[in-house]
Amino acid sequence: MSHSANHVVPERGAVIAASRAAYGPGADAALDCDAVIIGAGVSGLYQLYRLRELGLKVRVFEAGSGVGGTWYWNRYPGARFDSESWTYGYSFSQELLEEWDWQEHFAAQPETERYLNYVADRFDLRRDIQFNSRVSAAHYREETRSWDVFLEDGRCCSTRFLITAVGVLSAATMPRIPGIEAFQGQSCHTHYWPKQPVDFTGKRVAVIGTGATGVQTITEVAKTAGHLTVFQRTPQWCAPLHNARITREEMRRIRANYPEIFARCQETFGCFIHATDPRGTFEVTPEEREAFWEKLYSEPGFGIWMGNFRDILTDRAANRLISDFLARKIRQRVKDPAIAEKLIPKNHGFGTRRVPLESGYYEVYNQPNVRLVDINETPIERIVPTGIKTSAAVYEFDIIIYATGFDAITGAFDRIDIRGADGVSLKQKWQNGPQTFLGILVDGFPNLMMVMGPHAGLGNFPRAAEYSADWVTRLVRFARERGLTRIAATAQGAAAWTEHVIAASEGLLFTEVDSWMTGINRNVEGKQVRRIMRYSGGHPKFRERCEAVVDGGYRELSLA
Ligand code: NA7
Repeated sequence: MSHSANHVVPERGAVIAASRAAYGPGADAALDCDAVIIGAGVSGLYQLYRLRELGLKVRVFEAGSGVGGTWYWNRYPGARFDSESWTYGYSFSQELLEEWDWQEHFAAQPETERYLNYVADRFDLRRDIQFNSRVSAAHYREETRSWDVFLEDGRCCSTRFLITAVGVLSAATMPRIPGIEAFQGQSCHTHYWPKQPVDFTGKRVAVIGTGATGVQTITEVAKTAGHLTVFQRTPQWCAPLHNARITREEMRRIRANYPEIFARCQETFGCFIHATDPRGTFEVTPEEREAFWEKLYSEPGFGIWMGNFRDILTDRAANRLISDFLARKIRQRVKDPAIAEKLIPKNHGFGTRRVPLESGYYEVYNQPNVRLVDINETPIERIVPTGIKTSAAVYEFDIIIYATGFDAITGAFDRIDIRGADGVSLKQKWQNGPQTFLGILVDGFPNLMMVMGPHAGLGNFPRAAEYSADWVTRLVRFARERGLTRIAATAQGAAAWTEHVIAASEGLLFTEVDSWMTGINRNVEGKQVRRIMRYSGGHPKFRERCEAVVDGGYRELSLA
């Protein structure tokens, strides 16, 4: 088990010549590739498929040894979808929809990884993917209107277009606790979980972190661990997942309904199957409200978050009521009232952070082999060779699991030395928050396109990623058909989109709360100030804006 990755920026010069020989000439004779895609996860695989259709010479660089991105790395115990599997799969291929049977309504990581491998094989994608290839730098060259892309191991190649498909939660972060390296047992960040299974039987296990990942991990590890200690800084408002297996008959019906399922996902705010209820919280009687919330609590998936009354995420009083409802559920499910109180969030309302979906999470704290340590009361002072020392005690462990999250959204970009025209670094440019055009282009960084970049809409990831990759594909086709070799956002375009993104988040309660969704990561320098990281106007509006740019002939862009 290991928990970190090093990022080395290689020397320029010599490696370029070497790589030219290695990759051979591209369609543009002077360049190795027409397009380089960073990442072979959900969006990178699809982007490759689409660009290949245009006849481009494409190369994907993937840091892992297999496809899947999020679903390749996050193999921690309990890792699974919170989106319905049948809304998460790709929608672009009728054959694929016919061939693939989902086993569970909310698939676990192994099933999703299998699915993405199936897709890679089905569409013969692997021949353009170079695994074990972490991109460390990418520099734009004005003379050739191209990018030099450098890998950590010293290889490099040149490309007209650079497309990032690096995910939004892929730069894992360890806590800044002294002594981590001194621990003598096994330890691992959930993101870097080993491929071989870890046996918890009889082991003393610690989990630090109670986000969506921690909640899944804790629930699973508690089943077999000799003893489990959870170190909690901020409790979450969790709601039941209600997963179930998919019968053959159900799968038949799902398959028959795919057109309606995908059409509905296109209409909803977050591309989930759950649509916001048009009623306001106070427009119904208290009895109706309670009955509605009971119904949502008993149903699978994100309905209680995404299909709730229209004002629970904007109206303080409405948000307080739904939070009270969830607090009552926690008190009912956790036997020890003192522990229940510790598990009830006090500093944020329901849904203002990403809601973890759970399968028996609260009942874990009724087990005799599980202990909850509130580190606000007794802070962790350091990791010691035998375990964890808080201000109150030393706890001994065989295994420490760090479920401490990610440098979200911009973190994966920050870890690559991306330099645009004039040598400006993207990290520097985004120091005070991302600035993009449609979450896809960045002014000053010609021919760079981001699939699911900052300031794009988040939500049911593949639904949004398919749209984003299609938009990129259309722009590349437009450029090639017209012999354009330089595509760039303008400063005015980026400023206007950035302003719109900020305006769209006004009045949303989540903006007042620290979380990865507001760009906070206390383990990363410079990420302590809340910023608007994603577009909160909803996907239908996002697509409307993007389509208007296409319909207008891309006149907001600078094309040459
Ligand atoms: P999250 O949601 O960012 O959760 C990280 C958790 O780790 C959270 O409970 C943090 O507490 C905790 N944390 C982080 N650093 C520390 C330190 N130094 N000490 C103690 N506790 C710490 O990441 P996840 O991986 O769970 O989920 C990310 C997304 O992946 C999720 O939303 C899904 O979309 C999939 P805090 O809340 O900051 O007090």
